[in-house]
Amino acid sequence: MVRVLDEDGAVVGDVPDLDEDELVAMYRQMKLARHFDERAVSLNRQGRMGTYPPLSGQEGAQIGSAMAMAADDWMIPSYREHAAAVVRGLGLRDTLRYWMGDERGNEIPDDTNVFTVAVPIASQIPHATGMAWAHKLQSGGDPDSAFLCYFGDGATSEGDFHEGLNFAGVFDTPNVFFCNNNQWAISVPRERQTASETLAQKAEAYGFEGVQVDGMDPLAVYSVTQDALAKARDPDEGQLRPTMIEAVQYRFGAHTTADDPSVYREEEEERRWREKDPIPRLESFLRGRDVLDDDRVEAIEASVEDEVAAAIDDAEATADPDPQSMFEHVYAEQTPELRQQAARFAELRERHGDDAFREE
Ligand SMILES: Cc1ncc(C[n+]2csc(CCOP(=O)(O)OP(=O)(O)O)c2C)c(N)n1
Repeated sequence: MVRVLDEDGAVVGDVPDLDEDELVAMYRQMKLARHFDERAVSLNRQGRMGTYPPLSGQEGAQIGSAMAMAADDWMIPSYREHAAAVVRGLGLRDTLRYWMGDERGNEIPDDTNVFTVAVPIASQIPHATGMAWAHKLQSGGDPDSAFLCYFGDGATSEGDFHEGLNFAGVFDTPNVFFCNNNQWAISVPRERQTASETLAQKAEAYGFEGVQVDGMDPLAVYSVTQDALAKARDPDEGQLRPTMIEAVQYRFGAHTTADDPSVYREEEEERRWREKDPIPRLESFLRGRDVLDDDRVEAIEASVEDEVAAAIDDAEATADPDPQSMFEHVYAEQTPELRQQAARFAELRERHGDDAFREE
């Protein structure tokens, strides 16, 4: 397992080549993600947001990997990688809008190279392989972008995972398959997911490299991801382009706000993993290098709180989407059935008014 920092933030591996500003940016992004997550769960509890998937505990894997990507690379997420997407330039406001049930929050700016949220488990993996393969073909076999796809430990039991990785090996596509092994697929523990000793070793069956990294060590994740992305774009003679990274980590919160983890896991387990929390770990490392002190940490905390509060105000001030828009984005061209349903819905709205469709 690759590590750079131990649980107390002491250096135990090769520190990646990041300057002070980049290291502070990494720390701030993790603090932003943690605070955003806490506020999002609270919004749900207050009835101001729909079901939301918390990411606390997973900031090291998300921020470390996203920061390793080059501008021309592509990110293909599942539904829990909103912190990684923010690194690529997605707005917190849009993430909130999406989880508030407004599909416009999933309209992603072109220059961010982030694919849309995928809720069906592992369905994004063959998409990522296809995107990478298409890019390789279009570039005449000499791709300059890599395609990083996130998924959970549970996704490794899906057919889509095996098909996606098999094709990636056969067609030698510029992919990085990034498994956020947070130990649980809702209530199914990692050891019931597979009898394999590691998830990373599954890559071997497809002919390419698998790497296990401490996913709660952002510096280790950064290094491993940067190497895998570089190999995907430009492998050495005899190397295959794809890599599967297993980032070993823990989700501190519930699977989603509709879940109660206390019915299937022990508090003691969470307490043990909290000792590996990526945020205090990076903070200790940065304090030890005199990059951070109390004043700087306080200033970062204040700016993060302001940024999240402004995003929430902005999201809540956005007018509701037109209900008719729910028919618009299912297919590039509407099917006859959808056209019929949209017309019928418009007719009913006209006759009864929108209030007739609102839930109290
Ligand atoms: C194809 C499919 N089957 C089942 C579900 C229901 N479901 C939602 S999340 C989840 C568990 C996923 O666990 P994992 O892949 O480990 O990701 P995590 O949520 O832990 O990030 C399941 C089974 C789904 N969304 N899609």
